Amino acid sequence: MHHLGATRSSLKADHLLQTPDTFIRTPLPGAESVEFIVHVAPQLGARFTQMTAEFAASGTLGPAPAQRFLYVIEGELELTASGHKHVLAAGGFAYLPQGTQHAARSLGKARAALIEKPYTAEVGSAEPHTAAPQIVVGNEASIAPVPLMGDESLRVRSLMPDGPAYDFAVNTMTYDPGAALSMVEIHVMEHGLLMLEGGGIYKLGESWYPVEAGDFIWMAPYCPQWFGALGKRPAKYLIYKDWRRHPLGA
Ligand code: UGY
Ligand code: MN
Repeated sequence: MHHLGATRSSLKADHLLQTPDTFIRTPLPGAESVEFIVHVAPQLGARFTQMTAEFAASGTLGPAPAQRFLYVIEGELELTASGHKHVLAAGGFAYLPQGTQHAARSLGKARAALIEKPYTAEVGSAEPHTAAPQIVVGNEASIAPVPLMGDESLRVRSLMPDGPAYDFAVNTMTYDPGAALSMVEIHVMEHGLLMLEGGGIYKLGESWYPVEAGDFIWMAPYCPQWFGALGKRPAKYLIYKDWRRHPLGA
């Protein structure tokens, strides 16, 4: 079935909306029985990569070239890191600092969001920290939701620790039907965003897009952004941002 060239996907200088009809799958070195959809990469101007990894039964990831964050969308992954074995089901996630030896294998078919970013050390503060980032393994369901700016209809769960050792954040944001960001945001941080549930309208730059579960969005630094949830069920997305680092790298 073709669509005569029509798609909701859109690439502009400061954002990408990538809808599932335009996804192209690729193998990557070191991985077995896993196909990757590379949603965003430095080739587009981003300073991180975000992919969806689609595992066949017993698929395995290759080594990470940088810090790695993974979030299980469906199925189960067995993660071995630091001599510990963890089974991550849907909503399970893990952060592996740069250089961490680890293995990730699917138990049956599975899908996971994969975010990788070269680590930026904290430098230049009056009292530089000495702690290195640590492995994190968790499940979204056990993280307390925090209302965004006091709005109970828009809840944020922070999956990464927020200490000076960590240079990015990954959150889920859940909007009740009709909930919306209270302002158009314009900020230095860039975003990778995967719609997990429901849908709504995303304003990106000067464009307005209907979006739904399965869509991916990249927002460049300073891309004007706003979201309002539509429909009869909550909308939820997983969102990455670079965090806690001076823009001059000092
Ligand atoms: O964390 C954020 O910047 C988030 N509020 N942005 C967004 O949802 N587009
Ligand atoms: Mn934002």
